[in-house]
Amino acid sequence: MARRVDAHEGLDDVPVFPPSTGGLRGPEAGGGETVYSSLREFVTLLEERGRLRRITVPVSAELEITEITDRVSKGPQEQNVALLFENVTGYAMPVLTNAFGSAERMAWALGVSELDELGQRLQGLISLDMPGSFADKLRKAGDLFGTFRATQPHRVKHGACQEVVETTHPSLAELPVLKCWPADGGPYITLPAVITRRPGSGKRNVGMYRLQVFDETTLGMHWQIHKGGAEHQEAAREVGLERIPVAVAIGGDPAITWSASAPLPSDIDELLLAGWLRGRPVDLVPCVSQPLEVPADADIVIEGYVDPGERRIEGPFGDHTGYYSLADEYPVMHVTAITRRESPIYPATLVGRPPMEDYWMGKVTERLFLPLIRMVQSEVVDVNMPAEGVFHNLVIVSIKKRYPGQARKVMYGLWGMGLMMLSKAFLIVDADVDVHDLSEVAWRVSNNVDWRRDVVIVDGPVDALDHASDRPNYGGKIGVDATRKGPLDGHDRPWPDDIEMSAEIQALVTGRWAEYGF
Ligand SMILES: Cc1cc2nc3c(=O)[nH]c(=O)nc-3n(C[C@H](O)[C@H](O)[C@H](O)COP(=O)(O)O)c2cc1C
Ligand SMILES: [Mn+2]
Repeated sequence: MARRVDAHEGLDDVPVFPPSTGGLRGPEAGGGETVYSSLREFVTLLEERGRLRRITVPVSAELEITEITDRVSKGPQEQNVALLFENVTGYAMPVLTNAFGSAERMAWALGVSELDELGQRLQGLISLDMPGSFADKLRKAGDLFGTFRATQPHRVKHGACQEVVETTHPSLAELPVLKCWPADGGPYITLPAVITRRPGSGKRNVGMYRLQVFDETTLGMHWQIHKGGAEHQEAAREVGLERIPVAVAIGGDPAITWSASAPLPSDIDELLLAGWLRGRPVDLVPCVSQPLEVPADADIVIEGYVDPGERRIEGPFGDHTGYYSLADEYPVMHVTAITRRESPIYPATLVGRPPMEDYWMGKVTERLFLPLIRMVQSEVVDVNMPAEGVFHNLVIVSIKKRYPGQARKVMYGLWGMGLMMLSKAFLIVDADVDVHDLSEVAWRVSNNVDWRRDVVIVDGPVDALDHASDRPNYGGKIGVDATRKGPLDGHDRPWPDDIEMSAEIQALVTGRWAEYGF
């Protein structure tokens, strides 16, 4: 079974999620011990638990907040807290950073006490065998029904996100958008939920794509070619639409914010996932200037459209790879309205050399998607995408091997599964290897691999952020079969055992430890 993620923080000490504001309970809820009705509520919880610091002195939105956040997020554990900058020079709104920057805070944001709970609950939900009595089966069917109901977004008439509405002169200048790194092309909105609908079917997509502020009403739309928003834009171009409506929700329930970063198959609405995580549907209100709906509890909503024929240079941007992503042509969003709460909080994330906050956002994806990977590739035991690998650069997978070529089958299968297609390196190890222990992985791989026999090199799509490939979005990838080899693999030499002391001697030495003078 999957092992626990090393949380680096005393997750065991974390109390079970307390104050409940309603919502479904029980196995049908994903996280769902509570539902935040605002980002402010999450901030309050972080503060009550001693994991938020308010900074009251004036600070600049240009670079200063980055440097503070970077130090805090890489600093000692007790210093790694969420930061609420209450006095950002030139702006009325407070800025929240590093709110998801640890396993603990990321789990709290999704209403669980540790990240592995989410995968376990999903595993429970999708387990196809339904043992037990007829009554058990009925209950399970009821759970599924409850889940279905909880996941469907729900239209409401009024939303806090429209307490203040500006349609005549909307201006991005009122938002404390951060300039993150010195060579950045400008200020960037970094934690948005970008909402579009596929022209024709109307299916919704919610993606987290950074937005460069060009001027008061124009944004760079950094949806990369592989992503849902770009797919919708392409569909609009195909049918000759001149504008594709876009809404950008900032803040609100952190479960919704996180869901925007989840790599769901295209045409599956990320708000369904958010509803499941919350155990309660996401409330939506109609936009004021576009034919879209937005989460009612968002702090700020930017409405507008993208013209599928228009492109403009976006970037550079100090990115989560730890390098600047280079300037390139991207679509442009024109703002038609800005709505907001009366007293919004502006949340932002800073990315840069890992580990930073986005590592923890990615960890949730890794934990949550493991049961889904296992549905299709049942030999997979566990997966680790280490911080240094920045999601797609290095993926370690442990498998239970039964037949020749199985490690290769797993790589090829994963290279064809959603955004796993972007993986640059797979290390496949045996089931008994702890994929989260990088020292063990390095030891096993370097011992067990014959570099001529056990390596496959293929070409395929790579991340838009990859700067090593000869051309954008396409490059070479490696898969390494680091499992132990035997007759199955046509390996006729004996394979050595691991070295382990006998249990008797271990017990003897433990018993006599003090006697040795230690
Ligand atoms: C903090 C953060 C920033 C991100 N910025 C971008 C971005 O600018 N462009 C992009 O295409 N993906 C970005 N991503 C990754 C996407 O959010 C992710 O691939 C997600 O699956 C996109 O949604 P989609 O699958 O519906 O397209 C970012 C992720 C995080 C956590
Ligand atoms: Mn999507």
